[in-house]
Amino acid sequence: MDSQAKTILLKDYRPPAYLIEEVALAVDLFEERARVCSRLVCRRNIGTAPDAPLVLQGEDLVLKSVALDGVPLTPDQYRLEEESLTIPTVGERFLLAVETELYPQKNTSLDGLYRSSSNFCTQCEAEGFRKITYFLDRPDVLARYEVTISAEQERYPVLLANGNLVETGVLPEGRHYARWQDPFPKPSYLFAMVAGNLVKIADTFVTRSGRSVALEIYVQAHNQDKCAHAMASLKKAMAWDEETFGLEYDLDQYMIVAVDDFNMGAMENKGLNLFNSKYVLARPDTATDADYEGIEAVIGHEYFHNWTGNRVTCRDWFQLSLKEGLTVFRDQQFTADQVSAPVKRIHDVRLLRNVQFPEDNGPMAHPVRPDSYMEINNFYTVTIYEKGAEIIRMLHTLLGVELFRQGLALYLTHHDGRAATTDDFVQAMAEVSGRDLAQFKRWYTQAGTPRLTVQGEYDPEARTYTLRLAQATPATPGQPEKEPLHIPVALGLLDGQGKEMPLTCPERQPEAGRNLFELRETQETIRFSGVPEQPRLSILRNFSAPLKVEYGCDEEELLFLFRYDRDPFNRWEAGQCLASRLLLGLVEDFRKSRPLQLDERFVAACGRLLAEEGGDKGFLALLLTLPSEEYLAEQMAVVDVEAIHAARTFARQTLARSLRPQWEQGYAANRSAGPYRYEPELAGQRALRNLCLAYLMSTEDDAATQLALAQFRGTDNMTDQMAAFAGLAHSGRPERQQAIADFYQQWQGDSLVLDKWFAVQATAPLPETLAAVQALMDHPAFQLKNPNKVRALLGSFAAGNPVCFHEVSGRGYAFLAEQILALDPLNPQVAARLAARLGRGARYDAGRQGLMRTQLERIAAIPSLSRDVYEVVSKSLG
Ligand code: B3K
Ligand code: ZN
Repeated sequence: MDSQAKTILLKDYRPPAYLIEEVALAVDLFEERARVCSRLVCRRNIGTAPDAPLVLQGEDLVLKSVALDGVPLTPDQYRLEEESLTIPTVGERFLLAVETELYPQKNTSLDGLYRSSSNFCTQCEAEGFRKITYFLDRPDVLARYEVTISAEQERYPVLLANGNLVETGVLPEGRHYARWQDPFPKPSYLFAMVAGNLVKIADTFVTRSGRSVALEIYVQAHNQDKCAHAMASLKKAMAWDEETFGLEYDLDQYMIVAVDDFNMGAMENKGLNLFNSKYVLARPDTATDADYEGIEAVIGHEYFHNWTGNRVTCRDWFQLSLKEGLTVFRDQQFTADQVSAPVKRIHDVRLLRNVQFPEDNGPMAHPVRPDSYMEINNFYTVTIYEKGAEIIRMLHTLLGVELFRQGLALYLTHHDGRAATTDDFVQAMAEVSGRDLAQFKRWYTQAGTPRLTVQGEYDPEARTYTLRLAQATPATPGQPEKEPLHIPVALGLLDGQGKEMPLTCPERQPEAGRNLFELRETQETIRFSGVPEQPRLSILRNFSAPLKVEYGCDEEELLFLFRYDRDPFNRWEAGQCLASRLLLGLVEDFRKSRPLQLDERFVAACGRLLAEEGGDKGFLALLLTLPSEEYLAEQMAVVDVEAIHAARTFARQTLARSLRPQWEQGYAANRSAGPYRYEPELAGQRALRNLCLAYLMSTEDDAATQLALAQFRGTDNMTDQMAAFAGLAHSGRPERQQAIADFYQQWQGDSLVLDKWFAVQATAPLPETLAAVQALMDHPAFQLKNPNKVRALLGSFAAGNPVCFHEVSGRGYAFLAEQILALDPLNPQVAARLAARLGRGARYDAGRQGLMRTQLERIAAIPSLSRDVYEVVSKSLG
């Protein structure tokens, strides 16, 4: 290990000893190096002893000079260490000037100041600013920034930083400069700057108070025609936040820069968002409906951070979900308002179940507010983001729309311009509602997915229905015992015709008004009276809490709910539940070499759905989609990847064959007229049509292959092209190679589309896939230094291709380990994400467990491992 793998603890948090009020930064960019001069106006914090040293963080910097109040310091007046600069004696208020040199050209970590496509850009969250200059690089130090950037004019005509442009000018030797001032105090992680040769797409937004905001998207010239959707999304997001939460934008300018090399989706830097180009660029022929939706969501997410994250930020990184969970909730609501709300909810829950539940059940499980970490970048997880958003959603459900809005407003006014904690947020919600949320806060501190066990009993004599609910949260690393949680449970009872029964529940009157029950004990009983017949229970409607429900109802009841439930989420859920049971039954049959047979009632129910006219077609497509292999794996004590794959394939093929005319009819009837437009309704129609195609293709017969080929070649849009391409490339048909070659031929000039090409090949559940992935590593379009490429090829293989990755010989694991070792010295953040895939061994049979362990040990044996990979690997080894 390079750097000692020190564990940082929440309980060690202390306020900063010194504060920085003003930052003046001069950044001079050259081809070989960058020179940074910082002038910091500092003061001692209240409560700090006068003799306390000033300790600044810095990494990979060459220190050129330090001056205190204008007087240069000699090396004996400061202490320079690997990751810090200490000045033992400073005054109560002082001006510190530090000059450093750094090498962005060599920075492959994409953290700090680096180069991408011959431009300069930055990424400072969580701790990248310390790679630019020595600083108090922690989120509770908020300062005002003035930034002057200079660079060669011809190569870098565009010079951007946070805030407002206040001055530009020319310099000798073909250089020029731009000076930016950000009037809002901010933590260093929100700092950003860009220097490059970019074109600007401009528009304006007039806020509801009448201020005009300049909106600017900067991209490389060849991408100019792919920005319209991003711009439209930004305007929608700005209007939505005003309408929904009364929140207006605060600067005169809002800039978005698209960057090809980016570790994650995007970054909310004040007034200057940096985006992975994947979340900006879209044209009908290059981006799918899912890409369009993703762009709208991420543009919204980063915009919403301006209030929830930037104006009010996090006190320390343990509070990360304060801004992330809340902002994900906000972007989910935004998307739900643009598209079909049930479809959006189902997508969110699928992500939670397929990715967060396994994380919460593995060696990296952590609470939404963790209490320790080694490397904070490892904690930008689905738990912090998605489970964090579920916590906010539960508060929204408990308080209702209006009180939640008031709570958010109170929180923002109270902490504006400051750093806050998740406790502060809950406190604001408690204040506006008068509720006691002390128990609720356990959602932040306890890891693990809770289990809710449900039993219902009808008494026809007494006309009562008694519901027995019990909760338990499993042990997770470092948390053997769990306390009961405060759980909002939304439910309904249906009569034999599928109509809602009015709920009369004498002991719980006040809450029952909204059909919402609040569970606080380990076990509780809810008794409904005046129930005229045996009801069908629809439990946890709209997924009112992020937990696993265990309800032993029979298949008839699930079929009934699948048909009649008024809550669209639970209607889908009933279908998934039923399908999971059937599929897990098939898994057992497969393991015991018994003949496989799919329940005819389920087939008939799907057939009936397909025959339905009208309605939300995107929703219908979800009703007809079988649970994923990951989700099925989640439900098995010991995962059997082959049996799951075989069972699911059998079920798909059986549905395809039994309902063939219906799929054909669905395919034909849902052809959309006219050129491609991204509209939720049309996207729903395309989803349904492509689902029909996928079922037809699952049997891999000639007719279906011809249909796919025709669509692959004849469409005007990437949604349809990708659907056909994936169908062909995942089949064992001879046409697959031609499709792969043709797709490449057509799209070799478009890096983002090539990511799709890599991903489709990496997820093909075919015996030759590993060899193909290995060969693609040497393809000229593949670059280990580009995170999108790594995710497309290696990420998709390890996370989206269970049968090949977990292939019994362990070759998949060994291959991944090799790539992690190659990537770690270049980009530890991305390497650590891949390493987490090897940490799920405990869920598999002893053989695979051992093979994964061997690879983890092989990685752990490397002495120069990054802190990122070290943390994941050591925790996975236990
Ligand atoms: N806040 C950033 C994520 C930063 C990740 C640092 N490793 C993007 C977002 O959540 O909006
Ligand atoms: Zn975010």
